Amino acid sequence: PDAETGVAGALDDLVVVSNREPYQHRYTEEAGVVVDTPVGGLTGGLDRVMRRTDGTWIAWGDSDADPSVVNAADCVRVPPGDPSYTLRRVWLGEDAVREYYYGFSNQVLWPLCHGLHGKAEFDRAFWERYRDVNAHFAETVAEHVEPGSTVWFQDYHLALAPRMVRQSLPAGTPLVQFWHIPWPEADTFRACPEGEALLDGLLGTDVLGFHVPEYCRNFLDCVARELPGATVDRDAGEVVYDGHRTRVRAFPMGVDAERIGDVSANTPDGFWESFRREHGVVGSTVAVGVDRLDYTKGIPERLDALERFWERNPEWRGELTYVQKATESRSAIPAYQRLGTEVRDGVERVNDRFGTDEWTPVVYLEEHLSDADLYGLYRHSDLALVTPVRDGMNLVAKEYVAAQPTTPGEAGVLLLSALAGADDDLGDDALTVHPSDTDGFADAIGEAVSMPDHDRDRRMCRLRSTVRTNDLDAWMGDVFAAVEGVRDGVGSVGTG
Ligand code: ADQ
Repeated sequence: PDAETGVAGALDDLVVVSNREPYQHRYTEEAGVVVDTPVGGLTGGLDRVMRRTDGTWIAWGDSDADPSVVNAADCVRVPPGDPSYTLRRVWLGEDAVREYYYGFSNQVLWPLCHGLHGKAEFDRAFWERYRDVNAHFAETVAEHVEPGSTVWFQDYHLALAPRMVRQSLPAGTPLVQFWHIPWPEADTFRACPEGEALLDGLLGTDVLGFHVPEYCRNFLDCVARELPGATVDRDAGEVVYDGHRTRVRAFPMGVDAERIGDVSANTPDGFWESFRREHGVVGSTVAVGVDRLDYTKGIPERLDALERFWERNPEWRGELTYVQKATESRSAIPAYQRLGTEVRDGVERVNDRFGTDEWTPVVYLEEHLSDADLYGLYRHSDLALVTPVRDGMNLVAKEYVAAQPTTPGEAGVLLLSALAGADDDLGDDALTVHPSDTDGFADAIGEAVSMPDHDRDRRMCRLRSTVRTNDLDAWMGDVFAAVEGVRDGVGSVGTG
């Protein structure tokens, strides 16, 4: 068995399929070919698993350089310097990126699944391209699968590919899909004209994973309502459709808590003082938020709550500083451009209203932070505001917990939205926030900044234990155990 996940077999010949690639080769005039690793929990976590295999990772080759200059080979061995698995790139033209990635994936499925179907831009061309790109991925997967392989699709970019590839795989090849974002309620899902085809595509899998049971229930409701001919067994969490059985399971994703704890505990002396000096962070208490600039993350709502808090608690002006780390994301999409403007204007508004020569209430950072700096920032922040308006899981909440000091009297406080998947795991010991309830949110900030040490310690101790137990390896282990469970009777009705 694999030492970390405790699972035998499934790791031997793993084919992972995702939109995002784990390594990006870029060409620069000064340095020649350089390799970047994109920000995100998915690629970093799966890369660690792939390093233990001799598998294949299939992903969109998203390079901003001329492929004839960069490494244009379809297949490259990675990680650079210590190659252990194959990265197979799927090349997409500009139109495909616009319509499949920015279009159907991020302007239809993303808002729809987050319950914001009013923001969805339904467009026939987006859908057609999404179907074509999924077919392209499916053909590429078929080239790389051998008897004994396990195929693991990631996320909402690839809902149709499982069905498309199913016929061309050797019998007995387990097909798994993990959906990293929420699955909406049936009433919301109905807004999507292509709903039936999406369900049909996903039911090509043997195991379909979501972060929390609520999304599994929503998915089963949608199938029962929208897909004629499907039989749904809610108690067993199974669908039989077109002679094939799909298990629908919750696998709450975790973080590499041990590594985050180690890195944060080894934050160099003087890091915090110089970070504060460099960014002008003053006062006795620091709150932190770390997000992609995405309208699901609730950043404007958070600024409103902080403004209300300082308005009502003038004694905290000059004492509580909020550090917002933001990363630009999907900025080719108008809704994201508008959000960027709204957030920057909000920061300016609050800083103009309360700021002084000595104190900037909201320190807004868009520049890149290394892992060590990010974990150091988490460690030293007295509270974290993780308050999305909707989020599949939210790994920042878990990273914050993993980075907290264990010394009595030094634990931070987690404020967590009731609308994040992470609330299932962490809600009991975090302070729960409803992000649009500005008064309640401001009260929760007040409660956090004045929470007695013993209460902080007690809550953080329990949170730490949850985050350490349900870490990234535990998540992978659960997924692969489910794969092992279906390997012999792969999905055919009557053998599951
Ligand atoms: P995301 O929406 O990207 O992921 P999240 O889980 O919060 O959301 O973050 C992913 C990672 O990116 C974290 O490791 C975080 O540290 C990093 N990150 C985010 N902003 C950053 C910043 N400004 N600077 C540096 N690093 C930053 C999707 C779903 C989530 C789900 C994950 C994993 O939307 O709900 O938790 O996938 O399944």
